[in-house]
Amino acid sequence: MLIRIPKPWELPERAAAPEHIYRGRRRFLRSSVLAAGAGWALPAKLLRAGSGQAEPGYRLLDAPRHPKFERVEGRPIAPESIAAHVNNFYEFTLHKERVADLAANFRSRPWQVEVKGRVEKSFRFDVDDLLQRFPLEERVYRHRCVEAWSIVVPWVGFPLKKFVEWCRPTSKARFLRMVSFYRPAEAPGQREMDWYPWPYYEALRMDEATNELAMLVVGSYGHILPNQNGAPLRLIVPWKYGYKSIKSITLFEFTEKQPKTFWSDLVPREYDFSSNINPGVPHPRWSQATENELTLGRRIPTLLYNGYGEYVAHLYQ
Ligand SMILES: Nc1nc2c(c(=O)[nH]1)N[C@H]1C(S)=C(S)[C@@H](COP(=O)(O)O)O[C@H]1N2
Ligand SMILES: [Mo]
Repeated sequence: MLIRIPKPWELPERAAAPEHIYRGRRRFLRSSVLAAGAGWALPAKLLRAGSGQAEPGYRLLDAPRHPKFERVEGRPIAPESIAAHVNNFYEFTLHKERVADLAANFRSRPWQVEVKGRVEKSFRFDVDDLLQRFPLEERVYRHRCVEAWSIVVPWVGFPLKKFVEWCRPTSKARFLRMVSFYRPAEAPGQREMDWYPWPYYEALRMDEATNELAMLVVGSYGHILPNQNGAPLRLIVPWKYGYKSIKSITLFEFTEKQPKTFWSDLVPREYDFSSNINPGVPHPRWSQATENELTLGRRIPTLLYNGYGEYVAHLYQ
């Protein structure tokens, strides 16, 4: 390849934040070690939060918690101060702790979304129509990035399956392709890193898209989704590495052939289409056996399908 593409493992967070950063011990804040930074010191405000509480200022959403996904055994819900300030969103920056600031003025409303391809009829809708159309629910899911950090987040949304049915795909539809926005004027990462094939694109097989776990997300922590987490509409597929969960979706296209995906186009040897979380399959450059749980502040074993085998293992037999 002629163009040099920064790889996830070359990013400052690769070494992951020193574990003590996440333990909420404020005295570390004053230490020059942290101030000098190992490249990835979290802003002070992250350390002030208690567990699970929301940041103020976003429109609240009325969404009962789904009884099957009320909690994750043995793992705390991340405080929003972590979930909303440790982000991967390359359209803005490669620096996780800076996404929130750089995305703050992004105009995520009004937001038009297009549905096309193998559907009875193409159409467009405004994202806020979805909030009326589908009853919202909250689900607490594990999130596991391929860079081997993880968090537990309470998302608000509805099953992707319900959305797929609403789109009325034809019998030819075998995959669902999703595309993010392209607005370089508002997204510095798109401007400055023009070697990436923007806009970001991802895809699922139809049996994955209609699996009960797959969720379209419009909120988190009981309120409208913050820009940095992919407002106004994102995917969450918790049994796959985080990069499959595409943010800020503008297009859904039903296809007959398997679509290409952003990361597998960039580094085909390292990122495949399905990208299921599997501790037994090391990434070519590092192990996937464990993960740095940001709220616990320590490494824990990574689970096959991120612990969701009972829901999805049958898809891959
Ligand atoms: N459009 C878009 N979607 C994206 C990404 C991105 O850079 N752009 N990053 C992915 C990666 S690598 C991860 S780990 C998750 C991070 O989601 P979070 O910031 O809400 O935790 O978003 C995924 N979706
Ligand atoms: Mo990721």
